[in-house]
Amino acid sequence: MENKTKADLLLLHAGQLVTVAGDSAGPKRGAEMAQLGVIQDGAVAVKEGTIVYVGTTREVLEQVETHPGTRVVDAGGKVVLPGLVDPHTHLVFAGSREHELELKLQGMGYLDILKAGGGILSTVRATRAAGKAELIKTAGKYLDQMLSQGTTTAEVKSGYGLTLEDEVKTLEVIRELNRSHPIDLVPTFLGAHAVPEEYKGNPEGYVDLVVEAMLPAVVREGLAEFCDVFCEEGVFSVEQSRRILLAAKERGLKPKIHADEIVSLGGGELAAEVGAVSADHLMAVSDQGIEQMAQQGTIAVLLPATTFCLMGKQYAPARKMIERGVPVALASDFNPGSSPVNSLQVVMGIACRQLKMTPAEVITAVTINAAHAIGRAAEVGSIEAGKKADLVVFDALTYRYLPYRFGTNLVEMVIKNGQVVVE
Ligand code: IZC
Ligand code: ZN
Repeated sequence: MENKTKADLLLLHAGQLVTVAGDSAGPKRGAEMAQLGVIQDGAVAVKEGTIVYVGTTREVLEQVETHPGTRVVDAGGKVVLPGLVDPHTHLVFAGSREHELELKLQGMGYLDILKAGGGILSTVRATRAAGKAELIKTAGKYLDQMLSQGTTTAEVKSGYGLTLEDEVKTLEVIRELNRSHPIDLVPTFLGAHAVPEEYKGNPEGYVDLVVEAMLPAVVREGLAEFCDVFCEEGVFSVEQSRRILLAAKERGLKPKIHADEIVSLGGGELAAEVGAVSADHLMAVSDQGIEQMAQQGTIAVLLPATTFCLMGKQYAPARKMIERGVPVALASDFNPGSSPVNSLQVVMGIACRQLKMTPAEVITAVTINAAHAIGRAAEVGSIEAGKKADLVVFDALTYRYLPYRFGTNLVEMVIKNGQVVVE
């Protein structure tokens, strides 16, 4: 008799098993973004951390055997999604910036606060002063919060060090957390996050430092996969951003860009030009930028919790981007200034209401498209045989309930690499 696969874990009776399966060679675009591949009374079989079978509960029970140690999880008719993927965070920082909320209420803008030496620069002072152990402890706490809210993979940027030593320290913290915490982390070097105080009046000198000293060291130590730049008025110009991203690409890092967040500078166009994997923010992106991103397949990573926290009037034109064929992903942008939000459930709720994305599009944007935005679509982002067994059970009967009722953590169980890590 043929030997059937013996599963280590069976998840049965998902009222809606939202697989988000499809052709994962590329991110979902246009109408594909609303195709979720929902299986009624769905089930998943897992062996050694990997998904081995997906189907209805009946099919899975027919195809797979158990052993005495098999854990059987009954999802009780609830919604199951792939582990959520957060493709844009600034997780590693010391201190916090709650005082900026009051400054914003008094009418001070994000860039005005930065110009006055606050904002990112105040977090840089605190992060430089912090040791690795402190940063690991604080970021670990934030990661626990994210995991309990369904995030199982996250991108993390450096960018609050802004010296060679402190950027390396931050990336080493990310590496250490990737080893010790269940959430998988994807490291991005963001040395060009702000011009530090000691380079005030000499931004070109700082760009030289990033290109000539930091990039080579980061690549030599294998500390990052992506390189990002905060391309913004009064921060880094399009020319400076281009120089940094091309130098990074030459050294084997994949480009990303903070583009057209506050002022329309041509960041979307630059992303397409340099072959960036994603352009992020895009509240002020031009039509030309959208066209070029669609042509190049640049993923738009939208951060509506940031627009909300900045009390912005202009949200990114998500509908236009989806209609023009730009693949859209969503992220928290978790950071101490413009988005102290690390729940993708909250991001999903805001995205439906302010970006006018549908619940189905929003789910695609925090799973498979988010995985593509950080080069992890072969491993995570959908529930398919061969991928990591990262699964989230929500206290909901339909996937539409998730963005509808946001603000309460609806996660009931999180499975990471086939292990129940939250219940
Ligand atoms: O600390 O303000 N936008 N970088 C670019 C941020 C926001 C993070 C911060
Ligand atoms: Zn950011």
